[in-house]
Amino acid sequence: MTADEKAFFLEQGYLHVPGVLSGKHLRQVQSEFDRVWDLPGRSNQTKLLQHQTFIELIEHPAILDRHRAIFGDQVQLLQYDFLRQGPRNEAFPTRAWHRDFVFPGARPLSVNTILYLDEMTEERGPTYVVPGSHRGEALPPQGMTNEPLPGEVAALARAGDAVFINSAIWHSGARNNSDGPRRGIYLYYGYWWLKRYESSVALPWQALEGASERRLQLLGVKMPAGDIHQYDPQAGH
Ligand SMILES: O=C(O)CCC(=O)C(=O)O
Repeated sequence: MTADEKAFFLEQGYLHVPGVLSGKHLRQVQSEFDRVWDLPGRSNQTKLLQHQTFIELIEHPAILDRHRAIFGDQVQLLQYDFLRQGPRNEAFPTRAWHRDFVFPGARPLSVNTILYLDEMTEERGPTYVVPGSHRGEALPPQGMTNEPLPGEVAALARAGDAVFINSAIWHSGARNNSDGPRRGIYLYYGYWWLKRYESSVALPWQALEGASERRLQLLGVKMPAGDIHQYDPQAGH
């Protein structure tokens, strides 16, 4: 993460990074998405962590290095998800504003990565954010959760781009009015001392077999070197 990217992210609460996936790698992730989407499974996180393409994605440098720039060695994968809206999804509202996480203080505690597998045109329903809304503890205004908000920004991303959002920012998906699918992968990271989502569900053996020390740390199986008492808040920042 460059200094400019980091300054923008901390100030605005989000960061759009083009070309996180491209070429053959992007095509492979798109086709694995379609294959795994149709498989049965206990949860999306469990499904993703059973397949090599998605296991490797949690350590993809263009994603993980940016989280390490925020959380240093204390980074952990808190949740892993994928979502698909079919074409002309009239059931989805115009907006669905929410914050994923609210906690006092300015330091980001968790950051989601939305990795797009389709071009996010206005028609396909891009992610919307309200820049700066990650500060404070206010929720999006009641009664407007399904409407466009003043100051909102659309993340018009290409397939393979990622948008990193401070999980406290007001954000919204949008309705897919296009003829194609709207596919996204959600890699949600934060400090290791936050409990992982679905932590009561056993991790799939495929994610653990032959796993590096770093992957085991990301999955919450091993602690990072040192412990929280030795945490240098400047390290990795
Ligand atoms: O799919 C999107 O554009 C946003 C998804 C979302 O709201 C979330 O990850 O909390």
